[in-house]
This record gives sequence, C-alpha cells and structure tokens, in this order.
Amino acid sequence: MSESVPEFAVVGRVNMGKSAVIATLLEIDDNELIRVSPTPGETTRAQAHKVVFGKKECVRFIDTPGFSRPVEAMREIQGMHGEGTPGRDTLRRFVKEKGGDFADEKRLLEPLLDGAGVLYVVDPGKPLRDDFLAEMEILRWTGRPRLALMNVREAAPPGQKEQWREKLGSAFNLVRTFNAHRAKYEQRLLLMKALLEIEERHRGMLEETISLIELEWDERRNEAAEVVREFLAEALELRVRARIEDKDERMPTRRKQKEDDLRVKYFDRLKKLERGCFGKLLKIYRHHLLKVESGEENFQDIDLESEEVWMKWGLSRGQLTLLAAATGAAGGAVVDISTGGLTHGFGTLLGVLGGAGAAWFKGGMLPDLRVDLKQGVKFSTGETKELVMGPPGNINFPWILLDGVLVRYGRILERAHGRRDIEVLGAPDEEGFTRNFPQERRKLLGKWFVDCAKGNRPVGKDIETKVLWAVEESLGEVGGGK
Ligand SMILES: Nc1nc2c(ncn2[C@@H]2O[C@H](COP(=O)(O)OP(=O)(O)OP(=O)(O)O)[C@@H](O)[C@H]2O)c(=O)[nH]1
Ligand SMILES: [Mg+2]
Repeated sequence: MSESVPEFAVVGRVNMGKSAVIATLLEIDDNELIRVSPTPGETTRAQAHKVVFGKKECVRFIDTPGFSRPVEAMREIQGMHGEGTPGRDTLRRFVKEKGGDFADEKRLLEPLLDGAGVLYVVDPGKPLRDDFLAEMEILRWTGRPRLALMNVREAAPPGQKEQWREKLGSAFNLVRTFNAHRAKYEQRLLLMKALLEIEERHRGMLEETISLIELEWDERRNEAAEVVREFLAEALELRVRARIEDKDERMPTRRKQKEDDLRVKYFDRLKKLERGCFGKLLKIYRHHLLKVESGEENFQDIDLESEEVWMKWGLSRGQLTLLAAATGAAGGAVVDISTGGLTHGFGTLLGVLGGAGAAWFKGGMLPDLRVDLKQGVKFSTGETKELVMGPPGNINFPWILLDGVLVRYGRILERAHGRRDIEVLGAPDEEGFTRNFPQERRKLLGKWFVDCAKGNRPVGKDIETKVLWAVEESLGEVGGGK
C-alpha cells in the first residue's frame, strides 16, 4: 500500500479554476499540457498529471471536467440507494448504470472510486447555492480524504467567505485557501503539506515528495546564483573595441563618432548579456509565458540613463564611500591618454573620491554614465590603434545591475504558472535590495566587482565561491522577503 502513488482528483464546478490550481501547483504554464481558459467546460476528460523526481513518480493529480448536473446526480444516487447514506457501492452502480446521462460526474467519480483523494476547488466569490451543497454531499459519500480549496478570484460580499468556510468545514477534512493566479512557492508547499495531513495512508510517500520539492527549490536557487554571478562577471569584464585610423585621429568629429558608435555597441552587448541571464533564470523556474522581451524593440532593459533607476537601485552614497575605503582601490587620478580628461573608471574613481570624479556624490545628481575609455588607445602590432570601452565609470554600476536582477528575480518567483497571459519582464518600479545587504556582503561583492571590472576576475580563488554564496543568500532573501 505504502508504495503506491498517492493520487488526488481535482474536482469542482466548471470554470472554478481546477486546471489553474494544478498548473500552478505543478508549475506547468503550457496550455497544451493543461488547458486553463475562461470558457467553461474546457477540460473534457480526466487527465493525470504526475509529479516526478528523478524517474520516480511521487504523486499524481487528476484534472477532471467538473460537476455539471450535481443536484440531479445527487437525487439519482439517493434514489438508487434508498434509505440512509449512500456509499461507494451505490456510487459505483451510479457510474455504471447512469454514466451515460451523467458523463462529467462519471469522469470525476471514477478516480475517486479507484482510491484518489479529493481536492475540491471552489470560488467563494460565488454565492453558496444548492448545487454546491449537492457537490459536497456527493463527495462526502465517496468516503475519500477530502481537502477543500478556496480559490478566491474576486472579492466576495461580506460574510460569504465565512459561510463557505463553515459549510466546507463540515463536509471536508481540511479547508485551505489557494489563489491559482498568485500562489508562490510557500503556498504550493503548504498545499502539499495539507495533502499530507488528510492522506494518512500515503504519509511516507508524501513526506518524501515534500522534502524533494524543498531540495529541488534550493538546487534551483543555487543554479540561479551561478547564472547571476556569471552575468555580473561577464558584464564587468565586457569590453568593446574599434580600430582607429589615422583619419580618425586627425578629425575630432570622426573620432567622436567612433566613440559614440562604440558606446552604443557596448550597451547593446550589455543588454544581450542581461537578456541571456534572464532567459536562463526563466528556464530554471520553468516559465514560458513570462518573457524577457516582447519580440518588438521595446524590451525594457535596465535603463541606465534613467535618473529614477539610479535613485532606487544600487548603494547609497554613504555606502559607496565606505566601500571605496574598505576595498582600498588604486588611488590617484589618472589622465586618460586618449581624451586628456580624467578617467572615472573602476579603481580610479575610487581614488578620486572627493575630487572632480565624485561630483555626483554631492547632490544625488545623475551620475556620470560615460563608458570609460578606460584602457584608452591601445597600440597593437604595427600601426593599428584600438579604442577600448567599458565598463561605465561609476562604482555603483554593478550594484545597479545586481538590483535589476534581484528585483526581476522576485517577479519570476511571483509569477504563478496557472496564468495564461503573456507577461514581459520589464523594469519593475521597486526598491532594490543591495542597500539592505549586510556590510560584510557589500565588502565581499565590492571587492570582487572591482577585480572583475579591472579584468582580473579571481577565477579559482576562494572569493569566487564566497561570491556565489553571497548571491545565493541574496536570492533567498528576495524569495522569502515578500
Ligand atoms: N483572477 C483569477 N482567475 C483565475 C484564478 N484561477 C482560475 N482563474 C481563471 O478562471 C478561468 C477558469 O479557469 P480553469 O482553470 O480553466 O477552470 P476549470 O475549473 O479547470 O474549468 P473547466 O475545465 O472548464 O471546468 C480561467 O480564465 C482562469 O484564468 C485565480 O486564482 N484568479
Ligand atoms: Mg479545467
């Protein structure tokens, strides 16, 4: 007995969100696999959805068409049974003899008669009418463990939810709320734990399933942390190059054009890296309808030139100043050989804090977004000269990037798989997280950022692992903090 796979049939009235509940619970956002639709009667057959870890099936949910004529079915069953409370035998007879007239009821009762537990989905926004009471009664007759799920879609009139709760409380072993459009990991896990409470028979299997779900969630976060760390490193190491001809050197307008083109190229490449990072995160969290880009040219990447972004994301001025001191970056202003100006690059900016390069620190004004010609003009072999650009000359840059990732990671975790609308992962108007990092974490990341930005990523060193943990911890805070 204990080795058989626990099975739960998701039942309820048509269009109550039964399929959406399964889709969210099992993280299936593919309409081909689970049809979720505003048209009532979309699910026409009982369909099993398996939870598989490794190759082992752990639990099975059966999506059903739902009740369509519960009051008539109830009367029919009572009529067949006569005096007293009908049980499984009468229900079996009903399915066999009257299944033709009650096709939907037959399909949903079959798995229950085969031993599945009941997951009854209702929307307490709907008035509690007789037909719902008939459904509850029939489900009670199955004698199977029963969990009622209130999938609250719209606000119910005052008192109605309580009315539902009371009725459900008397006909079901357990009543829980679960919003198929909003439930996140915690709610999904709670629902699995609730199943454990009602289904004693399968305790071992369900307990194992729950710990596998928890383990897998941690693994995903670990994988996500690796993706984020690699993105940050690649973004900071990113350089774009262009050849400089003699003509460019002679004509300042040509030279400037070259620089402008290169700057555009730099931000394009950065956006590509960013999109790649989110693409991987969406895959880890099994989203297909949540998109990084809309297919058009209006991908809302982190708008580095928006003042707002610099206000809500990244570290505060005080934190940056502290960080500059703590990471002991190279001191002294450096005159850029190509422009004759002061470079604001990583390391060098830290060195000139308080000087000209730190102007924006004073007034909270829009910081210098210039992409540095940090390495200036390089002479390769022979006569060829190269312009090299990247990264932006502001020590807050990696923190802004990281906040952009964290805020959108939060959006990924919030998205329920039961939804069927396409959503574009834009630039959410939310506060960042890095400002609330513990100082130790800021110091660790700050040091690593500077190394990466200088092109000296400490590959193979301890700090790389520590950075991975720090990112993982940060992702965990995003997931748990809201
Ligand atoms: N706002 C909101 N809509 C929901 C929620 N759950 C389901 N819906 C919507 O309700 C409609 C019906 O959802 P389904 O999951 O297809 O319902 P069903 O009970 O499986 O329907 P049938 O298979 O036709 O019996 C869909 O348009 C869903 O997107 C929810 O929690 N909130
Ligand atoms: Mg359905």
